[in-house]
Amino acid sequence: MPIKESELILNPDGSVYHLNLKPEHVAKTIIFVGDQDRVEKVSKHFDTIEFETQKREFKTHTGTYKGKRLTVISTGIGPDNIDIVLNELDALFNIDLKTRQVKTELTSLEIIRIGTSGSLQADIPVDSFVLSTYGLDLNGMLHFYQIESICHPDIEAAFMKHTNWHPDKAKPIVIKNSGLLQKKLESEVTFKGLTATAGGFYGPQGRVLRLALQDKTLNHKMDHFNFNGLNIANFEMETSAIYGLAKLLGHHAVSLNAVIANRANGTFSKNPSQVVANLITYTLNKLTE
Ligand code: R1P
Repeated sequence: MPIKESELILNPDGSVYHLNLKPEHVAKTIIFVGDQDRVEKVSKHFDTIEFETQKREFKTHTGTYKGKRLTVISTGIGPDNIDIVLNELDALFNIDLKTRQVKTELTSLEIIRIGTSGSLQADIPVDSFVLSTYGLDLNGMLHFYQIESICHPDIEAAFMKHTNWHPDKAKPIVIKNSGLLQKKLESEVTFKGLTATAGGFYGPQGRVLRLALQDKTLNHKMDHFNFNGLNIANFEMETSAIYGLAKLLGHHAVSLNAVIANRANGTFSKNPSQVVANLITYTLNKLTE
């Protein structure tokens, strides 16, 4: 059965609805950044740029870096946007947009996030890099999919017990990265650990301005979570959604985040754009080593 027009929406030019992209516009190795202004900060290093477009917060540049074809796309903020970006990118490769049929042969993509985050550990300082071994999903988006095969119930149960997780909140989900991409991107400069992915910036990450939190001790408990030596390195808003959907769809994903804040000791980077610039060059070089 073809996928209906209301379910896979195409623009009049045949591009996918939110991303404004056609299959020929996208490389199989794709860098995700949150901020649309970060797209140029990546593509300025490219040898050439063959394609550019933008719709809403989704800005895309495709080109080559040291001869390797790469796409960089901004996802905006949050797991809800990741749902759009990953499903539409996957459709470009794995659904025939003319017949609206799922293709029989899977095209597997490489997805690398270059993001920013707050560290939860005093010994992961501002201006460092974190490579997320696992995403710890605290926002609930993935619960709308069949996730049983990609979960880690042992880590999830230990986390819920340790934090006395409130039953009214979405059940945490733990998803592993692509071991293949971790090998390619890790080094002695990358801290590693779980990355907690929240569905908001303030309350969902334990920040108090004028509103009281359901559990004001949650961040402190998260700092001290330890599962066989694995702890929670940092907090941001995309990684677990990327890991979950990439794994379900058959793609490889890894997330690298610059640490611009340290939530454990209350510090903020003196030069956040420099650490992001450093992470961009680090990632591009590792991808082409
Ligand atoms: C919040 O300020 C945003 O910054 C972080 C969070 O995950 C969230 O998207 O990442 P990016 O800088 O990649 O957007």
